[in-house]
Amino acid sequence: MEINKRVIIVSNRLPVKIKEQDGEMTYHTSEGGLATGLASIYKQNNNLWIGWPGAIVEDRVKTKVEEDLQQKNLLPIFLTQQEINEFYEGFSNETIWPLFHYFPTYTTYNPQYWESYKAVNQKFADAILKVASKDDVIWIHDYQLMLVPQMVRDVLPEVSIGFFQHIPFPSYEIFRILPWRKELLQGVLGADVLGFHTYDDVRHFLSATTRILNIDGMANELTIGNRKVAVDAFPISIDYKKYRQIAEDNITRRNERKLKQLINHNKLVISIDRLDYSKGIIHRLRAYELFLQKHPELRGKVTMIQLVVPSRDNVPQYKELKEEMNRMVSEINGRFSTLGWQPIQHFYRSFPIHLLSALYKAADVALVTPMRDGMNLVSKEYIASKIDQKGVLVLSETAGASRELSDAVLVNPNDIWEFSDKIYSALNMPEDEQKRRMAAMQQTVARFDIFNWVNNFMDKLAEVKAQQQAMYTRRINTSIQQKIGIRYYYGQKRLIFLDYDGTLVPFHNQVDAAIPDKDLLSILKKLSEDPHNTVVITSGRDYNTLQAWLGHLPLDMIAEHGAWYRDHGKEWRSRRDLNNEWRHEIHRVMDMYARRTPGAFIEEKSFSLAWHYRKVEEGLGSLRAHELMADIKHFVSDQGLQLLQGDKVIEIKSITVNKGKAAKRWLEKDDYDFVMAIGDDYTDEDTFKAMPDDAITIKVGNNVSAATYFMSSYAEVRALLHELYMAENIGDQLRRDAGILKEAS
Ligand code: GDG
Repeated sequence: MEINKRVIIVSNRLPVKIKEQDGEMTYHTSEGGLATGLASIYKQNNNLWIGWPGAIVEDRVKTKVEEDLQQKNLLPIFLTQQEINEFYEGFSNETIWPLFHYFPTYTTYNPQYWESYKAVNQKFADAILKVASKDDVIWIHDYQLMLVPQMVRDVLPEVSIGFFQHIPFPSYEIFRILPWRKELLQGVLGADVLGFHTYDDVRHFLSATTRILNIDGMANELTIGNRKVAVDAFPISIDYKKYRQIAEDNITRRNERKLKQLINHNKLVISIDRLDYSKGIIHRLRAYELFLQKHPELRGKVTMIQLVVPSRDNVPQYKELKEEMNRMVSEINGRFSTLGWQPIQHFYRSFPIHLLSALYKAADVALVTPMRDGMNLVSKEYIASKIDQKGVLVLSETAGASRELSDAVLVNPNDIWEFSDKIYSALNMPEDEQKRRMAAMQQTVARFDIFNWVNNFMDKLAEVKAQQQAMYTRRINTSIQQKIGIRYYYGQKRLIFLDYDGTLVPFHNQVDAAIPDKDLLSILKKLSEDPHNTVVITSGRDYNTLQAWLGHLPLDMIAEHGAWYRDHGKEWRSRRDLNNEWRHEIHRVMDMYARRTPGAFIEEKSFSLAWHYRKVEEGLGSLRAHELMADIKHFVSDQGLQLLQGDKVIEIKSITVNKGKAAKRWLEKDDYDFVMAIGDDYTDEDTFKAMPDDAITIKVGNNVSAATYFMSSYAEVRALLHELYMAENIGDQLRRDAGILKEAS
């Protein structure tokens, strides 16, 4: 991270609890994991954390609260009761929370909640914009603030914005249920880096954006206008050292002794969560009940301490959950208790940290079995607290933490039968195996701690910004365009290579729909009729099409990436050294895949075969393309062929054919004083590489390229070409500019 940049953290809640007592305001700083991790940032210099202080603050004390919090580098956003009801409890907790945790039946779709969500997000954005400048780094957190990144971007287009989501991102099929899916995606895509806990979340997010917004992406990078956006997994963690220190503290040791007495030195199973349907509390109780039923010999020898931290219990679903939980706990205790033993000790409250730590230390087994969880920090805290490395973690495969903690005993919380068996085997796991697994998990958690998480995210943000800036300096602007215009104007012998699809015309679903329009024909005509110019169309298309579309113009042309070429006014010629013996076999395999893939088709060119999947269902096309490539890859290398992966197309041709080789034929013909090549595809990279050092090479799009400059679209290319031939007409102006530039240099 660049130290000289100011960092602004934004989250729904500030890491502080405020209370008014006898007319005095009191502030309790949060000890939560996120607050600890981010303390290393927001407490420094003039950095800042913006958020809601967690209580309704009366007007008369607002200024005082602001002043007090300012001392702690915190900036409060005050919410009204209605905003809390509709934005926070409403849209955030009754719409996004259940849906993103795969509880669509619990999801509320209330337009009033949505309006409030938008308004409060705008309130946060306004507060940020009041204090932020374009050189700051803004890190926005979580599902309550998904619209804020774009709201900030609209006003500060160059500012660096990160967004991290702490809850899961659901699969596309779940996400698409939401009426406001587009707006939420567009909102978060205002960020430069989007972070999730796991690769699965990343996959789901990418699949939702490509399907719902039709946005182009390469691996985990998306292109939003001219901006590259990185989507990545940053698994959050805990302050490992702090949890170890607490575990070794004398207060914790005392608590541990008391706990062991409380349960008569029985085997201890712990269960710790906030009251929430996503945490799998009911399923866990069922599995424990079944375990007791299956193993009468262990009754009286095992105790579960269940700690449930109160939460949202005025929301109907939470109220019901609480009632159901209480009913089950009484039922299990009623059914199995003996005079001296109760199978579950239930606490509906919060424990101080040293008692929590004692629970972790004393537990033989921790049941961390949510139905869904973004990460789950309890599992990591349990691991960190195990100084003697004895103890077993039973962990849901649907918790983000399961992706890192593969040495835990993993369960599907819905499979109650297997779950109960795993409780049994966890309680009976040999000590050396417990230690081996615990040591491996401790290594992971110690290494990838909360500070590592913060650094990784901030580094990525800086890296993406640097890439964007490097790209920005290579993007053609008025001044670069002017310089190109001057060189063009003074050029006596000009050679111009132009790719066709994606460079001069937009992509179309129908291959044959990319027919040149009037505007393009007029540009090409004017450019190629200039006796100082040689204009070469360098395309992968077959020569018949190029001839039909552009044959009447005084253009030179390269077709099929160089297998065919034509000098204007002459016949098309093909390379003599190419054979087509491979064709039959490749065609047979391509055809097999085309028949299995609705929308796919084969394009036959004289020296190559292309398999197109532009019209195939999103996802299926690239899956089939990969299968096809795997099938033919040995044949391709044995036969001296090459396999080109284009935009929704794969093409097979001789390895000796490429646009760069073909372009050399023109370069060797004469001495030119102005050489320019423009293209959008990876096949144009061969052209760029073949160009002399002083050539002007321009990539259309944002992908990595050997070209010197970048442009965004075919429309910009046309505008540039238009400017160039107009240069002849505005020569005086350019001459003046050239004079100015020369003087300046
Ligand atoms: C989100 C995501 C993701 C619990 N009981 C007591 C207590 N706790 C503390 C634990 C732990 C924290 O609460 C719970 O952390 P989780 O990770 O389980 O969940 P959340 O923070 O609610 O929510 C989650 C996380 O964000 C971070 O990205 O992992 O998936 O839902 O630290 O120790 N602390 C004390 N007494 C208790 O009784 N002192």
